[in-house]
Amino acid sequence: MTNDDSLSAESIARGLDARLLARRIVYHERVASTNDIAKRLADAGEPEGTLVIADEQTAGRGRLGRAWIAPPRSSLLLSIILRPNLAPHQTARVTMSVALGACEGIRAVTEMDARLKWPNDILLHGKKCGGILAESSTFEQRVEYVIVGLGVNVNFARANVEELPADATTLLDELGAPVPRVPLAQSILRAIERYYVRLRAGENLRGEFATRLTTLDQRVRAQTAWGTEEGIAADVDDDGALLLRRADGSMTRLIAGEVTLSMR
Ligand code: BT5
Repeated sequence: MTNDDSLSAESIARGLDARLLARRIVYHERVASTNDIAKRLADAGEPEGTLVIADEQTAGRGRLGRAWIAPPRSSLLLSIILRPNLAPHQTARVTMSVALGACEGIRAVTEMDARLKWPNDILLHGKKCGGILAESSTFEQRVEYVIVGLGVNVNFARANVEELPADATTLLDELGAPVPRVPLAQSILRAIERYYVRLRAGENLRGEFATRLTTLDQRVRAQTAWGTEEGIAADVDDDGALLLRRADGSMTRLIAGEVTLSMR
């Protein structure tokens, strides 16, 4: 492995030419969760763009209280503080921009075609290699900040981590070679910035998001807080909600944060 693989604020900043994202980088060797650190900073008034990145998480989180597992120094574990001008129901637009940026960044470095499973999984060859956790704070019907956490499995073998589900994978497994994490992080950050700048300018990323989704036209089962829904994933809307066509032809709209999805 090259020296490029050791993360630090300096190594990531070098050559990044950050305009918006990662203007300030906070690196920690070990944290409970990068989202928690970023949230604390945001609550204290940290401006948009600050990046929190760590080599190890002791309490990495997914959605709905689930755990995010990553062997130390093997992954990208990062959170970005964003302050988009959005209404609370539009928060998933931020997840869309980060998901698209993650796919593009992975592709630029590995030449592999990363795709998305609604709402927040990053897939390589149909298996999950990354996930996004967006947590927001709202004030008077506007988004005050969004912490977007991104985890990407990079340089470990899925087979060596028993706790991971069978449908998890890593860049190492899929590429057959290690991927230096600093260039990967930089490539992902640059791509996220490009999408996020467009989002901030009022552009709609729905079409590009839909094109990357493996979920559309699939029969899916969605577990919501209110029960199970089954149907065909017909489309996503501007705010990133999934439109599901039930067997009786009626449509239902699923909002990301509240749903787990299995494709069948
Ligand atoms: C996610 O949740 O996929 C969002 C993961 C976000 C992690 C980042 S790391 C930096 C930042 N700080 C944090 O504390 N979190 C963010 P969800 O869709 O709920 O998926 C969680 C499920 O994915 C778990 O229940 C496992 O089944 C599976 N899983 C856990 N670790 C995994 C991994 N490394 N690779 C693939 N699947 C995993």
